[in-house]
This record gives sequence, structure tokens and C-alpha cells, in this order.
Amino acid sequence: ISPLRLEPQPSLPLPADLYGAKRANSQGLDLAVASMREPLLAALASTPVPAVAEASTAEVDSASAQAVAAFAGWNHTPVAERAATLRRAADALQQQLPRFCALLLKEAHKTWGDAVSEVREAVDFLRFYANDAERVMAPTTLPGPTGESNVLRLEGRGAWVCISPWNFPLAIFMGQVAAALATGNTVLAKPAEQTPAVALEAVKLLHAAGVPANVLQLLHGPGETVGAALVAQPGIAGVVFTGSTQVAKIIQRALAAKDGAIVPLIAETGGINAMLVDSTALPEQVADAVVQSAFRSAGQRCSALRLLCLHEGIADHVIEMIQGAAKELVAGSPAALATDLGPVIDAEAFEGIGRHLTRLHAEAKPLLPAAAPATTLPNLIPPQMFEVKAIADVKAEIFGPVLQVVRWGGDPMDVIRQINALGYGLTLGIQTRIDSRAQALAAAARVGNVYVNRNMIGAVVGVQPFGGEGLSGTGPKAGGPNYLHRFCAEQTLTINTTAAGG
Ligand code: TXE
Repeated sequence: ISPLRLEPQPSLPLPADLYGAKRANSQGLDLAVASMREPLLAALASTPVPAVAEASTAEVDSASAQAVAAFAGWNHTPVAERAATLRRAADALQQQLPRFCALLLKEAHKTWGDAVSEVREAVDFLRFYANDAERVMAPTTLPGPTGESNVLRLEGRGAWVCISPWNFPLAIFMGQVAAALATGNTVLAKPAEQTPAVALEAVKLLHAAGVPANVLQLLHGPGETVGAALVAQPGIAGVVFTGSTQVAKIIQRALAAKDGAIVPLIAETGGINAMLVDSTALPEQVADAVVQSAFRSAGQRCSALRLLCLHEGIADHVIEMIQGAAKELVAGSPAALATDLGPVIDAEAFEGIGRHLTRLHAEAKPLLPAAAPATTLPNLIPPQMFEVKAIADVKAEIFGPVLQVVRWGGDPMDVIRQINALGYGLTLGIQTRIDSRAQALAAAARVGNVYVNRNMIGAVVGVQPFGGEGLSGTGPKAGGPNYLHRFCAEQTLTINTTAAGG
């Protein structure tokens, strides 16, 4: 920054207790886990992981015919009744938290902390969409000329295909299904092939709470076959999808090629999420936010930090702090309470990330020790960090605990422009104590969620509606006030109230 150009003065307050928020947050979770230690360990010992069968073509055809046939009845069920059913499911899930944590641990290798927060998020989705459906689906009288009444009515669209990923196999699954059910739609759910048991138990819980069997059906199997077959079904009214950009586009093309009605796709995909750190940022706070955002959940969150843009004036200091904090992270068995990150989802993911690491060790500057070959626990990757020369060098999302760092100087707006040019638009972190700068950079960033001076991985349902644009997805966000409209058909009813006998 040229000496002549005065930096705006820092105006964002220094947090009273720098680690207060972080300690409270993670300690809150740690305390919750510690307080449930007995039931959690008991559930781990006693919860079987049920086997599932792949759906045949005939089963896909018959399930979608049943879902179409069941739509009218569920759609005309009063929204208050649908909401009450989802609230019963939320209560049941709350009570069965240890059992679902055990499933998440066994199937998705989630740490206890991640498992507890995911079950809580699934409960939040059920309650939030139950409440919001009652708000959104109440008929709206629109202002109009005298002698005429105009009412906007919302109802379900029909049978929805809900395709969910393995990284939040309960929360994302439940969010998609609850939103579709709350708005009167029927559901054909296709979970990721890596995490079928969590979905199976979630569907059993929803049926026990009162969702009719033909209103919510679960079909297991590979996306390329069972997923694609569901998308191809003639009678479906919509697809909600969370996963890779590549598959979202495959689905979009398949829907466009179908005869009959135009079928909407709600897509939430990945990101190359960046954090911009300027020279006024607090190194300790940055290091804490980076470690949480990049390495929590072994980096298997679509919101995870992938690209750290450090101002050259504090880069060495911050890198040193991150190295120190990252070395303290415990990578190991998710069953151990002290574990900070468990193994990545499966060998395929491990090998894919491994290929990126080989390339980065050849082309970039390693800032953390290379991952030792997995001996004790398969697919375990400790935190990895590399310095690269330019933002444009970061071409692909690496869905694991791998952080790339670039240094910058000059105008921070130029950094935002380069981040925008990557094409993704999910999350952005900004670390600065200049409020006007935070506001300006956020406004210039083409991303769905911006986090200033805190980690980038907390999207509380109803507090931080979550979702992106560009390569990261489409439209109004899950957990937000405009999401349920996407599952609804709208009708404007206009009546001439002056007609004789009107
Ligand atoms: O996604 P896939 P994965 C992104 C993230 C990550 C990538 C890989 O960027 O790199 O997804 O994760 C089904 N027709 N996110 O492997 O392969 C598949 O069976 C119909 C971001 O999970 O896209 C699974 O149920 N369905 C995301 C689902 O799609 C198909 C969270 C996702 O699989 C299909 C998770 C097809 N042709 C991953 N092919 C976020 N935003 O949170 C696959 N599927």
C-alpha cells in the first residue's frame, strides 16, 4: 500500500477475550460431548450398521409411481398436520442423538463433536421447516383494485427426488427431505452410497413420527444408475441435489432433455473457499479461524477453507502460528474423544487427495510435514499446507484437510477479483479490523456466505442461510426464509367481487 494512501483506521473492536468465542463454541461442544460420554460410548457399542440392498430398476419405477399417486393426499393434508409430524420427528431425533452419533461415527468417520453438531443440525432443519412451512404456505391477500380480490396460494409441486452426499449424511439428507415434506411434496430419497445406514435410520424415524410409507421412500444405490434412473422418472416434479458441480450439471442436462413439464433443480455444490487476511488482522485469531475452517471434519465440508490469502506484512507470523496450531491437532480414530480429525470418507477419496498432494509437493512449498503413509488407521490424512505462487494456480477443490496459501500486497479488491475469477461462489472469510473494508470486500465478493473475523464453517439453520452461486450452486439458500418457496407451486386466485350475487 503506497505510504501516501492512509489506511482507514481499524474500527472493528478487539474481541474482549480473543479466544472467548472460540473456547465457548468448541468448549460448548466439547462439554456437550463430555456430558454425554456414557450414552455416546454405550451407543457406539450397541448400534449395528444395517446392511442395505441396491434398488432395482423395477423398484425405482414402482416407487416413483407410488410417490406420484401419494402426492394429492399428502399435499392436501393441512400444513399444521405436516408440521406437527416433522416436530414429532425432531423430538425423536433429539432423544436418539447418541444412536445417530454412533452411526455417523461408524459410517462417516465423524468425530464425536462433528457428530453431535450434525445431529443437532438435523433436528434444527426439521423444526425450522415445520415452522417456516406454516408461515410460507398461509394464503397471502395481495393489495389490488376495489371490487377484486387477489390471493396468492402455495402448495406442493409433486414427487421430489432428494439426492444427498456423504459428508453430512444426516443433516443434509434431513434438510432436503424435511423441506420437501413440509411443503406437501412426496419424496424419493437417494442417499450417497457411502452412507446408506444413516439415511435408512432417518427414514424409519420419519415413518415412526407419522410420515406415510408411500409419501417418503428410500432408494439405495450408485448415483450413476439409481440416481440417474430417479431423475429420468417421467412423473417427478423436482430434484434437490447436494454434491459435486459435475454431477449437478449431469442432472441439469438430464432434466432439460426430458419430455413434459419443466422440472426444477435445486443444487448445492462445492467451492474453492478463500480467506482474505489484511495487515490489520490479529494473527492469533486468524490462526484459530484457519485451523477450524480448513482442517475440522478433515476438510470434508463444502464450506471448508481451501485458499488462504495472507497480506505479505504478516504472512510469516501467521504461517508460524498456523503451523503451531495445526501440529497440536489430533488426527486419529473418531471414536477417541480427543480426536480433532478422523479419516477421510474412503480409499477413493484418500487416493484422490493423495494425487493432489503429490502434485503440490512437486510444484509448491510444503508448510506442514507430509502425511505419513496410512499405517494405523486407513485413509487418515493429517493437516497439509502449501504455499503457492498465485490464486490462479488453485484450480480444483481438494475435498480434504489441504490448505493452499498465497501472499498478497497492494489493493485487497484485486484479491477479491482473482478469487471471483475462480468461478466458485460458496464461502469467503475476511480477517480485518477495518469495518469499511470488510463491508466493501464482502459486497464485491460473488459468494453466498461471508464470515468476518470468525471461522467459516458455522451455518446455523435459520441464522446463516447457506448456499452459493456460480459453480457452487443455485438460488435461495437452505435454512433460510426463501428456501421453501422453491418446493412450492404458486397460484394467484383473482375474484371479481362486484359481479351480481358476488
Ligand atoms: O459428490 P457426488 P460426492 C462436492 C464436493 C466434493 C464432491 C464429491 O465438491 O468434491 O461433491 O462429493 C449422487 N445422477 N460436495 O462424491 O459424486 C451420488 O450417489 C444422479 C459438496 O459426494 O456428486 C450421491 O448421492 N445422482 C457438497 C450424490 O449424487 C448422482 C457436499 C453426490 O455425489 C449421479 C458434498 C448421477 N449421474 C460434496 N452421480 C456440499 N455443498 O455440501 C452421483 N450421484
